[in-house]
Amino acid sequence: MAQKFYNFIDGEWMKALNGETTENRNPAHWDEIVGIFPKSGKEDVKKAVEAAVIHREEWANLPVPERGQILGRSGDIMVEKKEEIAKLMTREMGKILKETRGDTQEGIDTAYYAFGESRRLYGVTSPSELPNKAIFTITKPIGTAGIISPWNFPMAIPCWKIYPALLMGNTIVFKPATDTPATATKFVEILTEAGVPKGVVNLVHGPGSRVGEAILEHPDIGVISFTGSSAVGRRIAEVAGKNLKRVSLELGGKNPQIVMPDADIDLAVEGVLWGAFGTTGQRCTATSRLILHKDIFDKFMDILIGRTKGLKIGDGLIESNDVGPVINESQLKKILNYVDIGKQEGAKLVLGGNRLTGGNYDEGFFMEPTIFTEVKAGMRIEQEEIFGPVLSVIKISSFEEAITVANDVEYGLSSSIYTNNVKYAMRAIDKLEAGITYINAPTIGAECHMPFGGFKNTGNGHREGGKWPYEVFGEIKTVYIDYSGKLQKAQIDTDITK
Ligand code: UN1
Repeated sequence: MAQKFYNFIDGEWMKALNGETTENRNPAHWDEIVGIFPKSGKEDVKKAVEAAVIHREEWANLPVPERGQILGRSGDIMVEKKEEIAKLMTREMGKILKETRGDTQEGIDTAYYAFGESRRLYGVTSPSELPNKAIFTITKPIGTAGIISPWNFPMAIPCWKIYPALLMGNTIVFKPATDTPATATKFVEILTEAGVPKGVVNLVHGPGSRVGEAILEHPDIGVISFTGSSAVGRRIAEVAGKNLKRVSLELGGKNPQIVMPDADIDLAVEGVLWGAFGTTGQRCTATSRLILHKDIFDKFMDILIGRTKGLKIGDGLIESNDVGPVINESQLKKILNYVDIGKQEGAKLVLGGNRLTGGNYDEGFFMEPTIFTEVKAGMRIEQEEIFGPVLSVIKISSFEEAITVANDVEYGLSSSIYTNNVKYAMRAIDKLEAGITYINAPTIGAECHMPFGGFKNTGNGHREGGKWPYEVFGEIKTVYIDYSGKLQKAQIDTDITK
């Protein structure tokens, strides 16, 4: 019998009010049911928001360092359970254990960052323009935050959002991706075990069309943080805009790795292998474009194709595998469709392109690491986010051309250049239109204490990571204390032009 999981509302584990359920299956062995989860609707969100509203004051009244202690403790529990979480995550979404351990570690790092930040939520003080008057700022919670998270980083991304939201004193309604409800459940259990009071974090499982929409429309949710596709991001921004809700969006990427002729070629090959095929290419930071200088093109491609052929594809629970399955059948179809598009556009398929079949492969959704050369700037496989193990290689003849090609997409999340020429490196830092630029390192591997987010259509200008999301989840109040004992008029009493 598959294990049953529940929503968590006002401290109670409960079924969806409509009684509906969905199965969460292992993408490496589709017959294996990881768990049965509620397929909730609008009514469950309503209940969750009610709880979140009732418990706002109690949570907001706790001193920030006390909230920090609880969050730090949840990091300790995650350390103890790291292996258990990693295995569960691999079973529910496929990426290899090394990576699910990393994902969990990113959650732990974020918990400890929040703990530290609880003693560092500084405001601003400033001299007043008037005598006998003090000025400073404090930050208050917004109220209740709606958290909508993706399946590719089932622990790290909810942590990026929920820890800052909680530390700032908000209560939460959390809708994890329907492909990764188990890791999300584990996270909520850990927060509860660490001492987050009932009703402060409410978990509602279910599809975006019901649960996500209900969060979006609910008047008592003041801020929404979302990571996922640009199409959904646009919809969230539209509805949030209409209702004047704050929204932080982390959307797509089409991340380039440039390799110049002076680069350390072996290092650059390692970089693109990890960036393009790690997590089966299912990262918003994945390297989906290799922008390769013509002078090293043939040599580089020989080594890259040889190394890619050596990658072991299979169940992520087997430590010797390098690449796991893709998340589900519809995603696999979407990736294969992009392979067809690439062929039709005239790109040359030099490796892969197919679903892997035979033996254990038939049990899941495995895809060959795929490389296209003769990709021209402007082709769809060069412009659109594929979210799979497909690398488009674009041959360029100069540094200037590399930068033009790199920037000529709607997204701007991550970017990378391999070069030993400091002028190229510095100019790339200056010119690449991306929220993250790596020098001699792949496009993946952001650290939790640095800003994470992108230029252009990758988002709406916010950043996750480090101190930046704390601004997203807080309302600033400016306080003026006049101890002069008389009415003082700003701008008028202080008019220095008179
Ligand atoms: C994502 O792909 O959505 O920088 C997040 C990285 C990871 C986070 C990726 N630390 O690749």
